[in-house]
Amino acid sequence: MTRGAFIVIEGLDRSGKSTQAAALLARLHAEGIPAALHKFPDRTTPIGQMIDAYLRSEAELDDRAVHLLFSANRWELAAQLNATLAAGTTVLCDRYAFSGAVFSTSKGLPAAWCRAPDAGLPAPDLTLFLDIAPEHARARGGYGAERYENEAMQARVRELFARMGESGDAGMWVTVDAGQAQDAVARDVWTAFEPFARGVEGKVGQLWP
Ligand code: 2DT
Ligand code: MG
Repeated sequence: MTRGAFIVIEGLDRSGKSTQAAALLARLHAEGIPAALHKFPDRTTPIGQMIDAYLRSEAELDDRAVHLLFSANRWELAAQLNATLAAGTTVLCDRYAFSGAVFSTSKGLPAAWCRAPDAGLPAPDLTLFLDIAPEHARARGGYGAERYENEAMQARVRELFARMGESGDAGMWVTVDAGQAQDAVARDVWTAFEPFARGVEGKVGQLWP
């Protein structure tokens, strides 16, 4: 049975993730491929609202507590995600467990501890890492005012994302040069996605491989 492909888009703030995710979704729809876009954190759920307050510095939370909320925010949507994939719809995710592991590890939490709560979640078939130098990202109009949106943290996160991709624990991981013009990034994203355009055979995998 053919199911939808599960595609994750990761990267630094201002790397163009949301723009590229929207462009890919539009292209999929134009090609008649059923597809849905999801964003983590999903700030609309009760758990997501706690995360949102934390990110906007309206609430203080222990580093481990907020890490577990980010993971819980994925778990609360995991069954729906699996059902969507099983129904033959391709799912694009703007951020996922890799952001979860990398951002918290960059705060000094042990890497193995950071990965544990996401173990068993649906594993993506492909992760597109939109790679951009933090200074280039900043030049795109500045970071916002949220927690983590500063160059020192972004530089650590970039390094940890790169290591995540090399570790093999992230499954199929394609690094896209997100410093290029928008059209060129979209072209590279499509090239990486194309093998999944007709769906995927077999079960959805589980984190961590
Ligand atoms: P956005 O700017 O994309 O809304 O992300 N983050 C995200 C974590 O620390 N852990 C996670 O599990 C996820 C999904 C990255 C808001 C910030 O939240 C961070 C940036
Ligand atoms: Mg942000």
